[in-house]
Amino acid sequence: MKSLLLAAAVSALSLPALAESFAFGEPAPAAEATRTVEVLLKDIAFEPSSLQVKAGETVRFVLINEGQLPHEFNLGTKAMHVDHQKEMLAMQGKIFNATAEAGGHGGHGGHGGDEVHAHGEGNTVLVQPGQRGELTWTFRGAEAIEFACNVPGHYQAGMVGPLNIE
Ligand SMILES: [Cu+2]
Repeated sequence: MKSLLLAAAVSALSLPALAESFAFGEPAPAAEATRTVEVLLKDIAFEPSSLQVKAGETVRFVLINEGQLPHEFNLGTKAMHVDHQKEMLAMQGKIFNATAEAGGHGGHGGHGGDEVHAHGEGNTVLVQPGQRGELTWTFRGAEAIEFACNVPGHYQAGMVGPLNIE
């Protein structure tokens, strides 16, 4: 009996340790989503331009980059986006190298080319032109946040929208 309880406690602990959580929630497996929302990433805008969710809800965002530029879907407060823009500026070269690689020879397979955005904490996905990405999030609290693209210059050009948590 005692060992069963211990096993349960250990398995419960091992899952959330993978991802950081925020006041507005944490990443979740896609299978737990109760709703799927499609967001188009364009040069340079989001469609839709605002999002509405409920506290406690797990939403799977399907992100379709219809533009010619890499775009990001990043959930965070305004302050988090400002910080993230500094990081993105520092790694700008890496983004464009990744673009070149994605357009290069195929056929290697199994290399997982979508893991470019390695500094992410689960609240961001970088989507290359013509590609799709996904992000599933369980929303907490009732804090107004923003979904934004922090590729240098894009946030300033208006690639940001309000995300309200009811
Ligand atoms: Cu962008």
